[in-house]
This record gives sequence, C-alpha cells and structure tokens, in this order.
Amino acid sequence: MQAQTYFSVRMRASQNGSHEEEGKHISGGECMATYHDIPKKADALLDKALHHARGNPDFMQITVEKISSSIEQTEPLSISTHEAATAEEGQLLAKELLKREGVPVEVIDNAYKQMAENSVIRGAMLFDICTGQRVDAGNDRGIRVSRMDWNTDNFEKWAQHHKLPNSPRVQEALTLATKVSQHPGSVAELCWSDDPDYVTGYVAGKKGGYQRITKLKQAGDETGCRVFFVNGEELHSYVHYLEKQPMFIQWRDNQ
Ligand code: WAQ
Ligand code: MG
Ligand code: MG
Ligand code: MG
Repeated sequence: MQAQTYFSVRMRASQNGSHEEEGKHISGGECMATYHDIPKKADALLDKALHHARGNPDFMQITVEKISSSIEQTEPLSISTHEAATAEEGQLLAKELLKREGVPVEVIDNAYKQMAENSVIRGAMLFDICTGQRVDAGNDRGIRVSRMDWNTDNFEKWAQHHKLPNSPRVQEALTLATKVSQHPGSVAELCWSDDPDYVTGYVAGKKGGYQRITKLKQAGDETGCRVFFVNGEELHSYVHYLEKQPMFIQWRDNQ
C-alpha cells in the first residue's frame, strides 16, 4: 500500500551495563519512520530512555533497519476502561477477562506462577493455551514486538473522540495490543507496566478488545507483565509475525 520506504527504529536502554551484561532494563521502544523522520523518531526514543522513572540508563542502543516487506494497516482495537479500587480487585478482574477470552484457568494460574519466578523480563512471555506451557525461549529477554506505529495526529483524534488522555503510553500499548491481536493464533494478552509510577494495565482479546483496568499493582512496584496467550501456533512463524510484520494503526475518524 505505501509508496514510501519506511525504516524500523528500535531503542533499548539499561543500567549497570547492557542487557547481555545483566544490566537492569530501563526502557525500550519501537516505531517506524520515513528516511526524513528518522532523526525525529530516534530523538523521541532517546528522550524516553533518558527521562525514565526506572532510572537513568548507562547503556543505550538505537537500531535503524530498512523495511522491505509491505506494511499492513488496521483499525485500533475497541477500548473500554474498568475502575478497580485496589490491585487485588484489578487482578481478579484481569483473570476473569482472560477466562472470557478463552484462556483456561489452569493456564492463567501457571502464567502467574511463572511470572513470579521471572519478574525481570524486557519482552513478552508466550503461553500455549493447549498445554499451559511457556513456549518462547524462556529467558529474561522474552519476545519484543516491533515494526508497528500509529500516526500521532490520527491517534490524537482517536483519543479526543474517546475522551481519553492524549498519552504516548496508551498510543504505544494499544498499537502493540492491536498488532498482536490481529494474528489468528493470538487468544489474549495481559499487561501492566514495569514503570513504578503507572498502575493501569489491560487485558486484550478478540472478543473484548482493549480492556483497561485502572489498578493492577501498587504504586512504586517495578514489576511489569506482558503475556501473550496463543493457541497451538507454529512458534517460528508466530514470532516472525510479532518481530517482523510491519503494521500501521489507522483510525477512521468518520464514526
Ligand atoms: N514487545 C514485547 N513486550 C514488551 C514490549 C514490546 N514491544 N514493550 C514492553 N514490553 C513488556 C516488557 O516486559 C515490559 O516490562 C512490560 O511489557 C511493560 O512495558 O493506560 O506502559 O512499556 O491504557 O512499561 C498499559 C496501559 C501500559 C496503558 C503498559 O508497559 C493504558 C506499559 P511498558
Ligand atoms: Mg513501552
Ligand atoms: Mg511504539
Ligand atoms: Mg516500562
């Protein structure tokens, strides 16, 4: 569809050495840019890393790669917000919403158990809903979804229409959740931030869309979560989709 050449721009930042040297993960980010926009997009990612609630990084890497496959375009998932008075109430609701998306309760329990054992991961853990097992490499890298973006003007119109804060965090999370959910093998996603000052998270799925929950952890907690529940997918092509298939989110603002 696109006439222009786009580039994938990715950033990762850590403290006390690189991720490979067991440094602490501070921030990551991924977007797509035209050649002309690379400086602007790279600068925004650098800024995100340099002013982060998890701390100041001493290792940063920005990677720019030309995208040669064609870019898909899709509408954002529908959005809803559930108020939770406490993290416990929010977590109970998250489990209920995952069940409604079709994740068996034993698989949810196993994911929470493994989460507690791998609390510092900088990507997503993948769980197969048929076996209940974690199916990505099982290390502290996890899988990073990449090559996705949502034009900020279009996002701002969307946010205004939905009376939501015009926040890059919501923009990034909904972009990621929409791309993940588009794959036929994706059943549901569970996420909350590893940033100590942000306690809202979500469950996303094909039935309920992007379902925000206003409190999933205590303020000050630096433990985040991102889990993708998948249905018997051939892992190699699924991960290839997450990492490599380029996708733009585009909201039709005529609704
Ligand atoms: N691919 C896979 N996993 C990722 C990615 C990615 N591109 N980016 C982040 N993660 C994982 C990683 O393990 C982080 O620790 C965790 O997700 C949380 O990332 O109000 O801000 O960027 O609607 O801190 C959701 C609610 C906010 C937004 C989520 O996540 C709203 C958030 P963060
Ligand atoms: Mg992020
Ligand atoms: Mg992004
Ligand atoms: Mg974070």
